[in-house]
Amino acid sequence: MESQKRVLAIHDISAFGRCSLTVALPIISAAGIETTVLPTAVLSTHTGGFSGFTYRDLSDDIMPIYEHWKTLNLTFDALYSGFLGSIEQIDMMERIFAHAKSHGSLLIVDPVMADNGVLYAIFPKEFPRQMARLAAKADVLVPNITEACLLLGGEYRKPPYTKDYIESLLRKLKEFGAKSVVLTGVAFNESELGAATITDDGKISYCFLPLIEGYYHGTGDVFGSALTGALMNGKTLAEAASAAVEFTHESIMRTKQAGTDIRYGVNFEQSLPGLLERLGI
Ligand code: PXL
Repeated sequence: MESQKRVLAIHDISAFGRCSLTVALPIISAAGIETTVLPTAVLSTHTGGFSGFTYRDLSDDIMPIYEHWKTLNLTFDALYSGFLGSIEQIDMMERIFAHAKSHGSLLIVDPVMADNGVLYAIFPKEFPRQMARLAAKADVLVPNITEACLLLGGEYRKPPYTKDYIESLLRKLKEFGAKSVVLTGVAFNESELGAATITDDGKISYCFLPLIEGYYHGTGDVFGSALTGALMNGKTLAEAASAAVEFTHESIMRTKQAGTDIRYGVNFEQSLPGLLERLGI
């Protein structure tokens, strides 16, 4: 029997609102993976649509936590990073990535910073240029279209897209340094939405499902967490992206049917059995 994999998930804790660590920890754990967490900040809610949220920056704790783990000789099969609150935290991740990489970790990077053509209001203008340093080191880079455009310094375009456009984004992100890419928010028409992948050796694949109207918060983290869980279960990049698209779609569907406030995140909890089935667990 293969030994259990261990992942380090590096995100904030948005206490309410189902995103970042409150999503990554349950999903990756449910996929049978030992999940260690490195919280970058603690917020009362995420920043998407709530006013008056609290924000406790944990920058001072990040390196001491990682240094302690070094003394324990802990290693990780993969690092999965998401929301980072400052350029200083990006610098810390560069150091942590370099150490983890030298111990064989797969680096999965979601460059969380923007959506729908807009940089999240809490980030300074130069943030994308700094995030690009981490993106270039990723083994698996998981941006949405807006983040891909910001990383490449190109103009954001609204969907629908052409195949040529999507494939040029994938190839440019690879030339940029990422070994493989899973691009989310891909749409070739008005009725379907999904993801495109490019592997290490340049093979491109797609997975689409019917578009569900509305903007649901935290779906990028639900997607990235399922992708990480699937990769750690030995799925190929294309298989893992398909499992993540299906899981995210099922979670949004359930939430839409319940009429939940879109800021409260999606009901991924009751979609977990479907994910495990897709992963053959
Ligand atoms: O889901 C991405 C995310 C993570 N963490 C915080 C956020 C967001 C998106 O808005 O605000 C704090």
